Amino acid sequence: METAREESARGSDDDAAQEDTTSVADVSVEVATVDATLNKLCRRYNGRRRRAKKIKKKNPILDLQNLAILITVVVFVIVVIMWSLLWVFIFRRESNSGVYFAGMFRVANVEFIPEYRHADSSEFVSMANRIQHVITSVYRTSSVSRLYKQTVISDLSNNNQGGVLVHFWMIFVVPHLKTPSVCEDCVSAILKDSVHMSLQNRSSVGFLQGLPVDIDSILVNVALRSDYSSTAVGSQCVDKLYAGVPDVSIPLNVFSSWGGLSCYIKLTSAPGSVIRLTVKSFRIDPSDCVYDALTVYDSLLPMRGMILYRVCESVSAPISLVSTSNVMLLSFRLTQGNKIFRGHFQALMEEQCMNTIALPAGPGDAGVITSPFFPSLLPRQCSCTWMFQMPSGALGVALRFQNYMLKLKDLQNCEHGWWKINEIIYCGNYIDYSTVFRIPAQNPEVVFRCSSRSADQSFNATYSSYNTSQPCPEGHFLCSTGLCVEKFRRCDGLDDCQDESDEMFCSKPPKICGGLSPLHPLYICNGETDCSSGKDEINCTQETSCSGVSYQCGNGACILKKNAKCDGLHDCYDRSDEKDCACGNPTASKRVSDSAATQQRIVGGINAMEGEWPWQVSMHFSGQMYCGASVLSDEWLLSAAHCFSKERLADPRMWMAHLGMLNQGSAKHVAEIRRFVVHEYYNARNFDYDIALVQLKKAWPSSLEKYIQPICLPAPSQTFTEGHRCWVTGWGYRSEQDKILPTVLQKAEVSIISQSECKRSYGAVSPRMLCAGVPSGEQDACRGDSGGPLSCQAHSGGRWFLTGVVSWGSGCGRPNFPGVYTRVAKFVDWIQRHIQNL
Ligand code: 4AZ
Repeated sequence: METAREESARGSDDDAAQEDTTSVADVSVEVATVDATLNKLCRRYNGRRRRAKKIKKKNPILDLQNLAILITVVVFVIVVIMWSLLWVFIFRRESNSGVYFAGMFRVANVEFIPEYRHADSSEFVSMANRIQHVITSVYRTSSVSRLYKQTVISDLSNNNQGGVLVHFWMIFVVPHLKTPSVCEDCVSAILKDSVHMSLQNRSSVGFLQGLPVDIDSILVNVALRSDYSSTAVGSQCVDKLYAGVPDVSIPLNVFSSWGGLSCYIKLTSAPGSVIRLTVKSFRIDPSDCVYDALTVYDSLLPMRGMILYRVCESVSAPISLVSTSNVMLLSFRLTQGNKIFRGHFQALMEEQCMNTIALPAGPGDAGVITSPFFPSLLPRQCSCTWMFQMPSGALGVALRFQNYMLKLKDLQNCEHGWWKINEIIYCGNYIDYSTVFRIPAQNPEVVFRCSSRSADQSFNATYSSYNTSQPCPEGHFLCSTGLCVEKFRRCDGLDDCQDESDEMFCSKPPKICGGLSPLHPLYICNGETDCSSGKDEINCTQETSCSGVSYQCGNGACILKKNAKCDGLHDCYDRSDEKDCACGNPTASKRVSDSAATQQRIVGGINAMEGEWPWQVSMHFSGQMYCGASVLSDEWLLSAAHCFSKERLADPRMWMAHLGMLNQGSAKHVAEIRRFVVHEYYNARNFDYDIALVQLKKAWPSSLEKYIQPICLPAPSQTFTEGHRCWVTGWGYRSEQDKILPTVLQKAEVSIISQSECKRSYGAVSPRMLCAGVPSGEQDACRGDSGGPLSCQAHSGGRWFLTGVVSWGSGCGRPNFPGVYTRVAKFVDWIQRHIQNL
């Protein structure tokens, strides 16, 4: 009690100091009766009552206070009015205004003089003024005259077409409602129409208010205001470099301390030459070009239609690229940190890509043809012709490509090279294996044209002659890829041809267990007892030569056991097969088979249970569920390339990954995306290489591992057959006609279907695809499930492996049209190359 009293008294002293109106009598009463906290409240209340009485008496103070309040209110009202006026007249007008265009055209019949290279020379100023005046009068007399503000000439250059190439900015001031009237095509059409009216005699040069302009050279692109301000004349961060002498390398090094966020380097060289830029190393934070990026343009202004190449991740092995003419613009966007670019550039004389090649009759490689400026990336425009001459009519030319394939052109354009071979048109495509293109003609002419919108990979092909009546040596089989493989490799269960053409029309290999001939390699150590004696599953950990049907241990040794990875047994001598196996083992209390749920959902699926598929991810684009994905680690997900490959879908800032989720909207963790790694050979026409890695901005917290867990990646040799339990999961549509997506995660059991059966359904199924479904079609993936997992359990009670990624199919749930999945085992090396420390 004593202590309480002391404490209360101390409290009273403090309060007395703060509140000068508290009387000693008040304090003494409170100390005797109530506790310290209550005391304070009472005293404050009493104090306020007394102050209020005093205030009532003192009128002059009251007046002063009122005055202060009045002044405050008046000042506040003035500030509000001024702010509103500022917003209406400055900010609002600003946000309504600037629409920026970057453009270029060639002024013919004007001689280029070196002074034009310097924007501060009187010659440049006088020429720029003339062109500026012409463009201004064109737009001042056009339908958008009231919106046109000004033209700024930024550069004058010359190429080998003669005349002067003009690079310019155009600025329009546009109220919001009128934005469509200054669209890119409309602004460009005004310029082209003006020239077009004066075209004569099939010449491409017409007159723009007396200025001779080449109509084919006119290009106008919408641009960013920030690009305008940072490349405009006088900007602190624009450097101009000139390569006057061909083949002399000029160093180019850029550091992040070099000048800020956006810096430009304009490269020019002598007319008739092109510029080769070599990136020796580049250290940046990978972010899909959102934060750090180097964009290389085939022009002197940052024009969208002239992008040659973009570097969005660090470069350690040198890459080089070549411009189409004698100008190139490097646009660096570097955020803070230690960012370093090292490289060089040089002028090169344009290559005359035209050759006549006489082949000898004998076997073996006779020489190599390469893409222009090999090994540099392809220019945006190029043309090569090779004329082969064979010593005899019985011989043809065989072109062996490293990672490139020619296919007969269909109705669509060629995206990666246009080929005309003896008057037949083919399109080129990049793949990850070699092919042989055979031309059964004595003197074939091969024409190649670049057809990609930006710089493509280079290619080379070795050429040799071959006997048209017998393309392959004795005892060999001719694959559809043009390769020759030994006949005994046909139907051996291995894809020797690279397109499985050696495994087509094969009956299932017989299980001859007791005979003299060895058992088919597919049956040996595959985890299933195929011979009653069990001899196919003994000595499986013995070392063997490495092949597609053996498991490779960490130390490089190979063992017969195909499915050694993470099966709970130490099979490799170095025990590497059981390393990194914290995956594919859900902690859900009820397992799939125990599921009591019967409600029929997604093409024959049922509701999944909490924690049953902890690797399942829902990928949301612009707030909407768009695709699925699977957790590979705390930072990486695996999904389908087609989810992110279109320009609109490629921006990681538009996506969110929802992890540890059963019902839409109740994710345990929602993650931002750092970047996508879309497979470099993804083919949007046939969905080949439909795989993409997704890197999260931040690792998900380990405290959530009860709900979020990686799925195991299979070994490249791992086999999954009809015997395995496989489930497809996702929040995709429940039928082709469905309009509403389910809320609860759906799961459907499907069976792996053999490749030959799948080809009977679809025809074009690449070795990188895998089919799964049920004969009736009743269980299947559908739209919205794409990118999500096809999870297969190694054995009853074993771990779950990511066998497929939902990719495509003919409709959903149709009989005899199973779902098609990306075959993950084919991409294990690719995944590991991109994910360090997985
Ligand atoms: C799709 O459009 C899609 N039935 C995914 C899977 C299947 C069909 C379509 C397979 O994302």
